[in-house]
Amino acid sequence: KRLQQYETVSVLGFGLTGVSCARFLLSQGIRPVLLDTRQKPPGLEQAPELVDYCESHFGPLQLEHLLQSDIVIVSPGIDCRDGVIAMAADAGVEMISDVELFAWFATKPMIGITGSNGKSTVTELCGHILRNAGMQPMLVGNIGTPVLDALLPTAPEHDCYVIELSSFQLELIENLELAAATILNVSSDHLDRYDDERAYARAKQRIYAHASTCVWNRDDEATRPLHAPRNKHLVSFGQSDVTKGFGLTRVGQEFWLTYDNQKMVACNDLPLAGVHNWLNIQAALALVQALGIATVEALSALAGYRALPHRCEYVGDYNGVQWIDDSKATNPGAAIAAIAGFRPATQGQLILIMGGDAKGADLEVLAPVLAEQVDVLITLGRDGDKIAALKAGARPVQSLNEAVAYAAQQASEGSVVLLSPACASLDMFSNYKERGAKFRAAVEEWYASH
Ligand code: UMA
Ligand code: ADP
Repeated sequence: KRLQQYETVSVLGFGLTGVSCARFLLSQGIRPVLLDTRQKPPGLEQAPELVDYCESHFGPLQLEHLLQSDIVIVSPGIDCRDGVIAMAADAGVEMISDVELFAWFATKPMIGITGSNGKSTVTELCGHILRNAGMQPMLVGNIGTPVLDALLPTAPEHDCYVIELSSFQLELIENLELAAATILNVSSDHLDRYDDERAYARAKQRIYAHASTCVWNRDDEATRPLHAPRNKHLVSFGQSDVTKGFGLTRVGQEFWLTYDNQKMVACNDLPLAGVHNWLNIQAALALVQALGIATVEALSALAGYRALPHRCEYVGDYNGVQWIDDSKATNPGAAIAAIAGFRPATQGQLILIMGGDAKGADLEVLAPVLAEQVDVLITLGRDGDKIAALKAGARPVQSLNEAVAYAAQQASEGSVVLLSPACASLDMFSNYKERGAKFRAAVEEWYASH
């Protein structure tokens, strides 16, 4: 195989991805060099046996270690613009992502999903539909299981892949042949890793390069395949111009999913609420079609689907106040979708808790939504003050407990309290899941003692 042409293979980053790469390389008879900028990377605890087998260098990166490599498998958390990494790349050291290495070996049909928001939801939706159709999909990539785990002998039995891809993973991909690929949407995110929004959107466009079917969002021009060769099959979804492809139409108070302007199913009968989720369902229907699943069959499979935790998840109703955990809203686009989803159904005040690490995002886009649709804004975290400055009367607080206490005091029957931070959680929590769990615990604690 192609891998054998390289004498020294290095794995840069020794977290989930690095451990998975090292295991895969060893299974191919290659002993990689393990590198990580941290003295004690997570892999040390996850897979100490790998460190016994392989040469490893942990701590500040040395250029010589990269230059000694013929190829480096770079983890997604690594910024390739950084000093010594950029120098090594300039010096001609080949750099690929784990997904590229996976593409060299994987033979089963694959669906690829990227976008600023909705990736995990669409990945899970596709998995659910495929399982109901009798297939055995393996859900891999940014969703949590590194792609190369699928090629280890320990992988569960499977006959196709649904791959969630971040822009970081797409940066270093050349040969990923997908039966169907989608960019769900492009909104401001990860600007701490890109020079500008165009560079971020360009990374996402790479998903279409070797896709047979490209599924794009008519409401978002940045998702349209830029250089689609004629042999590609294009399918679109969206709210606008419903005459072609998957669409959404309103009949009285009711929304319907459509295909080529023909009504298919009432959105009230779908397992997920909110326009953004109906678009996610359209994308999933288009993607699984490429693996031979007819839309009628896919639609009937949807009934048993359950929403993922921390994505507009219902926490509870206390004295007529509804509490919602949307901790996974880690950028402004996701938070705007959640606010738009809850505002129409909220009779009383919409109380919003926001803030954390904005990752360099343009927060100004939130200003009109906060002004027009949100009654009480509570902010916290590293960029909390920047968000508070966008709305008169906003309340900055120091902790999630304080945010919950203030929200509970402001709320009255009919209010909705929504945690939809528009920011990453890493400045205060270990991840969005912990932030969501602490939110739920704080709500329960408050009502237990008041
Ligand atoms: N890091 C260092 N030094 C290193 C290597 C990493 O400081 O040498 C830091 C990174 O800056 C980052 C953290 O360590 O803060 C983790 O980086 P990693 O590349 O080791 O990450 P993994 O543990 O391999 O997990 C990665 C994805 N993480 C990232 O892209 C940051 C996981 O997505 C993914 O599930 C996993 O691979 C399996 O494919 C998580 C994520 O946050 C959910 N993704 C971002 C997002 O969804 O917004 C892109
Ligand atoms: P990702 O994997 O891309 O982060 P998720 O499915 O986990 O996406 O959802 C993340 C957040 O984005 C959630 O808070 C959810 O409410 C919001 N969201 C989901 N789908 C969309 C969409 N199509 N457009 C905008 N926001 C969305």
